[in-house]
Amino acid sequence: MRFPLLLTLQASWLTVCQATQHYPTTWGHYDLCKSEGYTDEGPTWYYMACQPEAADMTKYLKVFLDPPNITCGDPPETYCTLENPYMCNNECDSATEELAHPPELMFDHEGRNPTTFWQSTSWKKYPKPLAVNITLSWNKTIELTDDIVITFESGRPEQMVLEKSLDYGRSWQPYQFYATDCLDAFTMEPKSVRDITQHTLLDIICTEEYSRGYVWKNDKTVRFEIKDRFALFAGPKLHNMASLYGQLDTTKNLRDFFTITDLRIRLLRPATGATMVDEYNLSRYFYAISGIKVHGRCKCNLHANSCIYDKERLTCECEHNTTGPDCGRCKKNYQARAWSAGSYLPIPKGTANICLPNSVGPVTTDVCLYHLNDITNLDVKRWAGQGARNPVIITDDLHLRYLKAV
Ligand SMILES: [Ca+2]
Repeated sequence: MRFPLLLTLQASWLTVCQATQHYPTTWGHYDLCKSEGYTDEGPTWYYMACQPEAADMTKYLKVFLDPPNITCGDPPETYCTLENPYMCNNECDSATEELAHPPELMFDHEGRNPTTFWQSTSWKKYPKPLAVNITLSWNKTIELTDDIVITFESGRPEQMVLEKSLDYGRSWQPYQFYATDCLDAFTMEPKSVRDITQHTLLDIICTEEYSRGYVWKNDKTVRFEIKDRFALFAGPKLHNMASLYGQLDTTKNLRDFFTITDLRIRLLRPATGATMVDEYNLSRYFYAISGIKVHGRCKCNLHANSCIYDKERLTCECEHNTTGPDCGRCKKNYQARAWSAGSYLPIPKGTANICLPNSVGPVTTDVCLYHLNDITNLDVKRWAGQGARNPVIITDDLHLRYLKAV
């Protein structure tokens, strides 16, 4: 009598497995939040941990400059090149579209020739530092999935700090320091991402790799290396994401390290290409950025597989009876047990940790009764004998769970 139930469970499990094959497998099977199945008592849902796909996050940010009037062109100004102080035919004029360099040109689609870029005023007030803060705000927690890459069009800065916030810009922590001379600029020993190990992954380093002068003109990028850090757990080609996910699941600090609401680029000293600043030609010194790449996904606590951008705001489309911008709490009438984030474990389906309806009564724990692989006819009979008329079954993993009310 109970055989059909078991068979339909297995059949629906196969359906889930087949459905997930249509998705890219690189990042694991966390793209389905639930799947419909059938039991003797009618249709039911099976729940899995899920997360939105990683995407280009620069489409969803707001950019703020400090000081606000630091963009060139008001009044119009001419610039010289760093390499040749006598080549001064670049003009910035904010009132003329072809000559303006507003901040949005850091995020437009490149591929045009010539490139488009934001540009600061020149270092007219030398020796007062030419300091600019560029703040990128999402107003939403984001999990980084790829390197942050900043492309400079006129030499990379000699001193710069990349900072992050996890609380919408109220507090800031450094991500990485960049300088031609780390000891001189920040009294830090120079290091590179290659010096970082699993045990020192949370350490903040100063690197000299991305600050070389104009002799390296073709080297325009400054990076914050996310993938190299992932590789410490997932292997050089990130083939073992399960290992990384396992670590992220059990180590909150590690997970928080890759999570942001805001980024701040603090430009402290522009490229000078020399040890001495040419005080008679300060039009050679300025910042110009043609692109900033930030790749990541909405943090939805493994309770959503999509994130919508509406009214200039990102919000998780919460499943598992959760709600809030990050699916960070249980919906009204679904508070039979305390909210908790979903889990990547066990690999590959994870655990949904859904919020349960109040109607099941307070629940302290769910008891795993059966492992699907181990179920025999005898077990099914025993399960039928539990006496619960309508037990809640959650196949988060390969387990049938019976919720024990207290
Ligand atoms: Ca651009």
